[in-house]
Parts: sequence; structure tokens; C-alpha cells
Amino acid sequence: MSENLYFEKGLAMGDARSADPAAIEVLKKAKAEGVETAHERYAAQLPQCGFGELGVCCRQCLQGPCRINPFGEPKLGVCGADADLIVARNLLRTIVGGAASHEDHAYSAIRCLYEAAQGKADYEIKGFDKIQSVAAKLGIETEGKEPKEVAEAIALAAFHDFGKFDDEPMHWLTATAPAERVEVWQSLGVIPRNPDREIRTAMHESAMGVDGDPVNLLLACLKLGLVDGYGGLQMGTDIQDILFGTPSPVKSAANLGVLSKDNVNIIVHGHMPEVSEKVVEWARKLEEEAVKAGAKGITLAGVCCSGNEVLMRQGVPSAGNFLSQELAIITGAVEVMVVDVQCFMPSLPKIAACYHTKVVTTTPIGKLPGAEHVELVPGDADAKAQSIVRLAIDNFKNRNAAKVEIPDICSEAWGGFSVEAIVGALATVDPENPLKPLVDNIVAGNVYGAVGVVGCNNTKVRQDHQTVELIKKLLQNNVLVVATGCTAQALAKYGFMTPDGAKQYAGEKLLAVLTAVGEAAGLGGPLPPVLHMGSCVDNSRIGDLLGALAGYLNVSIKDLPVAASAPELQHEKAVSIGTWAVALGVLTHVGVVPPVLGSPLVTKVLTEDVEGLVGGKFFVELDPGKAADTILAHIAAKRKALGI
Ligand code: BF8
Ligand code: SF4
Repeated sequence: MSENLYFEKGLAMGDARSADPAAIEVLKKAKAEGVETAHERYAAQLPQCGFGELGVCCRQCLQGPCRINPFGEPKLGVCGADADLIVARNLLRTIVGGAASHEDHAYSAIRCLYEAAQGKADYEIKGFDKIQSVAAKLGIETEGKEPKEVAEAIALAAFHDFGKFDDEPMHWLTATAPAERVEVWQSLGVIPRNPDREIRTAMHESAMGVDGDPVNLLLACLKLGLVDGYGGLQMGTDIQDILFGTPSPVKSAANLGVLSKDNVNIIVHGHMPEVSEKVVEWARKLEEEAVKAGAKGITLAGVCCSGNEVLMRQGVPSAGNFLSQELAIITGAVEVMVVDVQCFMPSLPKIAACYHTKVVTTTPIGKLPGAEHVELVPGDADAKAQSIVRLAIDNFKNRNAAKVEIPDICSEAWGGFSVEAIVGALATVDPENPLKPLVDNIVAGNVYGAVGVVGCNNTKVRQDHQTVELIKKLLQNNVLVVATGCTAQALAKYGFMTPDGAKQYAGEKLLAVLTAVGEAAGLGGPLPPVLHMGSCVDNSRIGDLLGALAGYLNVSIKDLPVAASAPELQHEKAVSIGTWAVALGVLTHVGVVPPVLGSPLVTKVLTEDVEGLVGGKFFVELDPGKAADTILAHIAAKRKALGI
């Protein structure tokens, strides 16, 4: 069977939990072995609380919980808060949660860079080009300075944004975002000053007895979306590229079939490349020890965004996305799963206990009862990564061959499409003016528009199904797709990230463009129709690309024929990223209903009124075909307004 038919196979298998045939196989194994997964836990939660689903439950003070009955009484909480206020406050706290996660992630990377620049960390700084470009945008002098000195100055500039106490906008934001956007945000009073301070203020603002104005709270949501965009995503990507290098196109593979029955299997999971890069480095160096232990070698694989980070930079294959994390362990073939922060399920050690797998936690804030804790700090990363790899090698002997079943399913997948890599590929067509071929093709209608598809899996919807169906329709209509996060891993599994995927999925006009660029760039075939741009913090790369396109055309991002979609969003981070996308001026689709419908006012602002302020808005659509139609109509309207 051709790899690209996997999705059809998954559909034919008719499992409501997943469209991924590898996942379906392992879910059957789990059932036979009596192992519960997120799907069974979800079923046990049903029916989920209607108040919670509508966002009208408030626990902000100990007089509560209060809940509003949208169909009757009570209409007010004990303090007098109504549904609009409760929903707006809850939404702000969700966005704060997402922004805080990304910001703390970025902060760790900055710490690592700072220590590396001072020679106090076990990391070599690899991204010399990125040092130059980030220094240039921040206005940091590079003349006559060693790269390490400049890297240190960049780290200090980042720390400065976190430490400053004036009311000036965050420097990283004004240095990155298009001036037109900065002006719009300034006029709305939503420009963040210091990302830490904004998070504190938003928690204060949404506390009992402070802000009672839902519209003011929604403006704070926009501000926190910008905190995420620039204090989380942009800083995170910029600093990680400086530390580990800017990704360039690389061939890899995706799905559970990347695991090996003969090798020691190590999975990196979470988000911080400081951890995953070191584990990859030492797994490669210690392969001989694995052979001595009776294995044929070491197989590395990733899940979630750690997987994306090491796929983008190291070509390490992806074992799957969010809802495949438990399944990877259930194959019975994983010696160690290393986690750091975000998106690893607390269930992992319990599932690992049914097999021989060891779960290893590596950060002080991400511990799991039942896991081994090996804290990986920048100053001692080599020794810690070695000990994790050796733990895996040592654990190989404990594998129970009778319990090993790895689905023989995986697809080739290309990654590494940073903005620099995309511009590099386009430069092979027009070295003087790399964006011109892309823009000319957009103007000519060969590339009808572009969509960034991002976000998670969610047990409420069939794994990968909405994502794949949406993207198939967009590609047929010659829309270029870029992807990040677990959505990128979803599309990687079904062959959307291969040159063959272009032939199978792209409309004729798009295929011609992908072929011309791919051949000019020496890939020997078309570019993949979906470009893997990285992890969720790497959504900043999409922002950079949009900024560059808008700059080239001398229009606002809000005028571009583009859209964003999170078909299966789950995490708070997806909500904060979506809010940033809307603030950038982008129509943003969500395929899972967020808990806001209990407030007609909040729903209207998010799906209608906010467009008048920033040019972007949310729309909710659970049917992927209809979502594609709405996106296509939006692109058509933007094209018309541009006169193309
Ligand atoms: O940050 S896509 S499930 S792994 S939150 Fe999490 Fe969602 Fe995956 Fe990456 Ni992003
Ligand atoms: Fe109830 Fe108001 Fe307290 Fe919320 S803040 S729990 S609505 S009294």
C-alpha cells in the first residue's frame, strides 16, 4: 500500500478516536492488554459539565463556585458578575496560561544562551547567521565583536524586556512586528511593556473585584496574545535558532513505525530543545554502548514539539503527535521517554508501568510521580544527557519481546522550512528578489493564498481527521499550506510533507509552482505542498513570513489572502497563539468550540467586532469541509480587495 493511502486506510478502519491506522492498531493492543488511554478517560468524563463548556463557571473567589444559567436563573454570581464578565475573565486567564508557558520556555532558552555565551554551559552556539540577523533587528552593534559577545548582548536585551519597569513597548516586539501593526496595537492600548509584568497585571485584572468590564478584559486578551507572540514565540525561536542553528530542509519520517524492534528506542517529548538536542547528541555518541548491550543501535524519535524541534534541526523522525504519546509506550518498544515541559500527560508513568519503559523528567517544574528525575541544567547538560541515554541502554534488557508490537506504518516527511530556508529556496529562482516569484505567483493566482495550520490533537475530535480533510480541500484549491506543532506531525504522517504529496494533493497550478521552486532548489522534484515550519513557538516563523510578504507588497498583514487554522486545538497555548494571530490581522479558524458561548457579547466580539479593531477575527467550524469553504471565501475577498 502506498504511504499516502494511510489516511484512507484509517478512515476505512472507522475508528471514531483516530484517523491514523497506526494509532488504531495500538489502541487495539491497549484494549487487549487492559491499558487505558486518554480516549477511555475522555469517555469516562462524559457528559462534560455544560457550565464549564460554556465558560460560565467562576471559581475566582471562595464564595463560589458560581455558575450562570444561560437558560434561566441565576444570571449573576454572588458578587454580581454576569455571564459576560465571567466568560471574559476566564478567557483572559486561559490566554495568560498559554502566554506564561511560552514565555517561561523562552526564558529558559535565554538563560541557556546567556550561560553558553559566557562559557558556563555545555552548549556550543551554532546559529551564527541568526546572531547577525537578530542583532540587526535589535540594533545591537556587531562590528569588531566576537559572535559570543553579540550572543551575550542579545540574551541581555531579552532579559531587559523581562526586567524593565518603564511603560515603553517591549523592545523585542517593536523590533520584530511591522510598524503598521505596532501603530494599530498602540492606538488600542494593547502593546505589552514587559511580558512578566503583563502576566501579573492580567492575573490581577481578572481577580475578584477588579475589572468588571468584559470589553476591557477582551482588550487585555489581545495584549496577552501579543505577550505570547513576542515574549514567547518570537523570543523562543530567535534564541533557539541562535543556540542550535536555523533549520534547513531535511528528510525524515513520521508515525509510530519509526520505532525499531531491534534498537534501543528513546523518545524526546515536551518542548525544550536544550533537553532534546542534548539527548540526541549523546544518543548518537553512545550508539556503540547500545550495540554492546545487545541492540543493533539507538533509534531516536520525538513526539509533540520536542519532536518538531529535533526533526527540524536534526532530521530525527516523529513518532507522532499529542494523542500518540501514550501509544508510543504501548508499543512495548520504548526504553526511555524523556520529557521536559508542556503537553506530556500525567498518565505516562502509569502506562509505562505496564511495560518496561522508563519516563524521565528533566526540569524542576515538570515532575511526575513514578518517573525518574534527572535534572538537566545548562551547566551540566552533557553528564545528565549521557546518564539518560545510558538509562535507556541499560533498560533494553528489560524489554519483553512478547509485548512488542510496532505498527509497520510511517511516511517519509520533510521538515526544516524556516523562513530563511523558504527564502533560500525562492532565491534559487530569483536571487536578487527572492520573494518576487512567490508574490508573482500569488498575483497570478497560481498560489491562490496561504494558510498556516497549527495546534494540537483533542480527544473531543477524531485524531488528525479534521486537519487532514481541511488541508486536502485547501490544497486542491491551490492554497499553499505551512504547518507547525502537532498539526504538522499529523500532516507528516499522511504524506503531505513529501514531493509525492504535492503530486497527490496539490491543485494543478500549485503543483506547477512547487515543482518549479523544488527543481530550481535542487530537490529533484516538487517542494512538499505542506511546509513544516517547526514547533508551536515557531509560529513566529509564520508571523515573520507574513510580515515579509506584507512588507514586500507594501500592505498590512490584514490585507493578505491568508488565514490560520487550529483544527484540533487543546492547550491554553493554542488559544493564546490564536489571539496573537488575530491581533496580527489574520482570520483564525478553530475546530473545537472554545468555552465562550455562554457570553453572547464575548462570542460576538471574538467572531465579529474584533475585526474592526485589528483586521483579524476567530471563526468556529467543526466541519472541515465548511471551514475550508469559509477560508477560501475569505481568501477570495482579500484577493478582490487587493485587485488581484
Ligand atoms: O506546543 S500543538 S498539543 S505539543 S500545545 Fe501541545 Fe498543542 Fe501539541 Fe507543542 Ni503546541
Ligand atoms: Fe462567584 Fe463572583 Fe466569587 Fe466568581 S468572583 S466565584 S462570580 S462571587
